[in-house]
Amino acid sequence: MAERPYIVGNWKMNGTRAMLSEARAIDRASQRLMKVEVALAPPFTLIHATHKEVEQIGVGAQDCHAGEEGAHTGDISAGMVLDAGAKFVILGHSERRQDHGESNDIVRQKVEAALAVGLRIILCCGESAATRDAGTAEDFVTAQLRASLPQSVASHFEASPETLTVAYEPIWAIGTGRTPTVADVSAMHRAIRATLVDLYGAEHGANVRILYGGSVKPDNATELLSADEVGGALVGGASLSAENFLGIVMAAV
Ligand code: G2H
Repeated sequence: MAERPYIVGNWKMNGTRAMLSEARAIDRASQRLMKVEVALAPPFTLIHATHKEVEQIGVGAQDCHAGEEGAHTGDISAGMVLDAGAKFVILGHSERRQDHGESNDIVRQKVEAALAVGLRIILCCGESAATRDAGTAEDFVTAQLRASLPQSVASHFEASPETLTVAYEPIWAIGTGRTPTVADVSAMHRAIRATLVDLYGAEHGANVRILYGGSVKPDNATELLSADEVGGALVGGASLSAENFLGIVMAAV
């Protein structure tokens, strides 16, 4: 695992202010677990309140628009989430790609916009069940990664080595309780690492953390985190309860 594993909770479209107690509990426990970097991505409506409630953990957004401002009803820009207290943004999640038709081009523009205001990026990639069954998962995921990453990422590594995190999330494992084998996770993460080294060179490409996401739970976290090149986890359903999420954080210690 990475020197300092990164465990990120993605609350998706869950949570009202009543959920802030979970964020506080996660934050309090994380203050005693400094070997792990812990972060939460609540819905837009809770970013500012979460940022105000916590001291230790990072707070981020689950998406942002590619534009700076303007007539985009219902959208939120990178600058707005930064202003609300977000330090990072999850981009290219398969639920955005599926539900909102986000192509690699759109994701790349969003990455540009987020980098321009100084947000760290968690870029998601992952294959469907059909692609996995066709035996082309690695080709698909590495091509998706290349097409979703703008050239400008490279210019941010000197000032901010942690500017980019990649999350591998096989679509068929998201919220389903199904997970790939450790061997499958290792093979995919090695392929992603090779792509990052090819794109950014040995020094920077080797340091990008690659998270695994998809039905991570306290009882499978140790196994999934033991796979090659896994630098942490992006956790959905299990991040909604402090007890479950902290069980995963403990597995990374
Ligand atoms: C994958 C993951 C979080 P879950 O989307 O990004 O969700 O852990 O619920 O499968």
